[in-house]
Amino acid sequence: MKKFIDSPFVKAMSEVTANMYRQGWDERNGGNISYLIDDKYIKQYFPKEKVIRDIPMTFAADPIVRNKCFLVTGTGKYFKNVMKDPETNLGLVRIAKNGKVAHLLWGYKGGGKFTSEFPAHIMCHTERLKVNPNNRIIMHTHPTYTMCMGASTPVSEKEFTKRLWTSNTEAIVVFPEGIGVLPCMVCGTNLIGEETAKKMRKFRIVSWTNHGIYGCGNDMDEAFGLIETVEKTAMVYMISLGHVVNVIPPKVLVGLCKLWHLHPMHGVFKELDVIK
Ligand code: 2HA
Ligand code: ZN
Repeated sequence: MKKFIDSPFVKAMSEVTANMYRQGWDERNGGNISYLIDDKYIKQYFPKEKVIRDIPMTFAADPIVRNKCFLVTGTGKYFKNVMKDPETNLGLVRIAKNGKVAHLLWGYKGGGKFTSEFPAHIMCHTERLKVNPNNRIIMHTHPTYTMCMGASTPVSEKEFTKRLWTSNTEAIVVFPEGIGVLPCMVCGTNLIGEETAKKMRKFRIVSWTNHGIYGCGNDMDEAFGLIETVEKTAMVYMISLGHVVNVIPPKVLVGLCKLWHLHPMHGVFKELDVIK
């Protein structure tokens, strides 16, 4: 039988967490990731599914995610340690059919459990699946320059988006829908999960002011690439802050939208609002 620890899912989690740690985004136990895995793959590793233990949840999962399996980083665990010990730092859970507990199928060795941001992850998966059935990844991290931008930009989706779009021509191409923004809130709660998930109906990225960012995607590269583009752009913005002579003019943004057939967020530039 194939061992789950050798699966491409554990490999992808190990690689991306190591990479994110190296970016300096995931200090200590910062950051968490969840990966929705289809049952056709789960069956290959667990033909007779045995539940190691049940882990209580603080919210009722939506029917769309019930009975689905997620590979999730553990609470209090460090991204830098996932590669050397995936079985302690990750866990594979199946959300119970009643949506109230998570059945542990693999991992969290030594009695661990899923990230404190599990509500936000599962609620975000729920909303993303409704708009994109292929969404598999929810990724949360603390990228330095994105946090600096959050601290120095009004809590406004349009303003944050405008500053990003006008700093890097890749920005509007990678996230034409803009960036969702939440004010500073208590993390690890159902409330921040609900608010983030609401934003995820419209945006694939959501900034948590004074905390970090949430991103999503069909695969690890997509979710990581999205956050990486926001962070790179925020870095350009913050480093050049106060010295900028050239910002990207609306006509170049219009040109990019036409070239890539994009439908950009409304209300940022009037020149963009008329694009069909
Ligand atoms: O897992 O990043 O948001 C630690 C965090 C909480
Ligand atoms: Zn965090």
